[in-house]
Amino acid sequence: MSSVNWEIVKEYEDITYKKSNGVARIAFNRPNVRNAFRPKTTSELYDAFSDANEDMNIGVVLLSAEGPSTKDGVWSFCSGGDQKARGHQGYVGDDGYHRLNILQVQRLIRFMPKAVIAVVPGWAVGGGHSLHVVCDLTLASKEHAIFKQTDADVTSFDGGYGSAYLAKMVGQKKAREIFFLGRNYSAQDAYEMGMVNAVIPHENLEQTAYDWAQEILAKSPISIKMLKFAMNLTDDGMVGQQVFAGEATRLAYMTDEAKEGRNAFLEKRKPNFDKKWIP
Ligand code: S0N
Repeated sequence: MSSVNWEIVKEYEDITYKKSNGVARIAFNRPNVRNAFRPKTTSELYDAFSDANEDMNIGVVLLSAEGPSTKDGVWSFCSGGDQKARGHQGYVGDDGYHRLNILQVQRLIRFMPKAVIAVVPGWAVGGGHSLHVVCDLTLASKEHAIFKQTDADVTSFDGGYGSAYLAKMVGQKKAREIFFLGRNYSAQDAYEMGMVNAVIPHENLEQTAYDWAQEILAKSPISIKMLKFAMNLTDDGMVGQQVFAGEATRLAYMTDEAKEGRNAFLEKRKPNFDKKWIP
């Protein structure tokens, strides 16, 4: 049970999108197909994440799911790509194009300067499992969360963050077991492997996620952003360096030295830098 006063931001077909007190909540809303994502779902996710990214009042995003299924009462976070929408080159939307645009959603989660928490109330499977991996933190329902990788069953595999970054998280042997055997793992198993931060009684899951978000919101926003980018950097190669370095440049813009550089150019004169080489 959660006492959070969520305000609906925008109505979508496949997801819900709400905000409250610095926290955005984006939730899958296709519980009868275990929250599988089709191109419409990923477009909506991208739209909502972009809004949360741009909103300067939002510091933490929860990625969660509505549920349970009205058919059988089963809870899910996300079961990955909708196999009914899968064509021969990707997932096919209303426009007939074949896309793999969940990867764009993954990159937005990874590179946004805000903490993203996966709130897993049930099945996290295939591309749904990969999404929790790419989030900064994961909280899981004690009773209903099940983690499973079916990518090798359906020949629709995530060779990026979903597998390679998972291996950094839980170790190479365990990651290979998860992908090669495709077994079910409980929230407690996932916690012991190091891919879940906390196992929470189901009825407290949403409230706990919101409380964790509030704790993060009490910290320095610049620190959270720089720490996230710093921790990403070593695994993200030149893109990681670009993201981190962009923020270093932004901080440099705030110095008198940078203002003098800009002003001198605009005033068509030589810059007069205060030559202090601070060690
Ligand atoms: C989730 C599972 C384990 C749940 O089992 P359970 O509880 O027995 O339920 P079911 O009876 O199987 O399912 C209930 C209803 O939901 C439908 N359904 C479930 N999952 C999907 C799905 N993914 N797509 C479409 N429909 C789904 C069932 O059909 C059933 O419907 P009804 O009631 O009408 O019969 C179990 O359901 C399961 O194993 N699901 C499939 C999981 C799966 O294999 N997912 C795909 C895995 N691969 C990816 O997601 C990779 C995608 C990706 O991230 C990616 C990577 C690289 C490049 C691009 C991409 C990209 O996709 O963009």
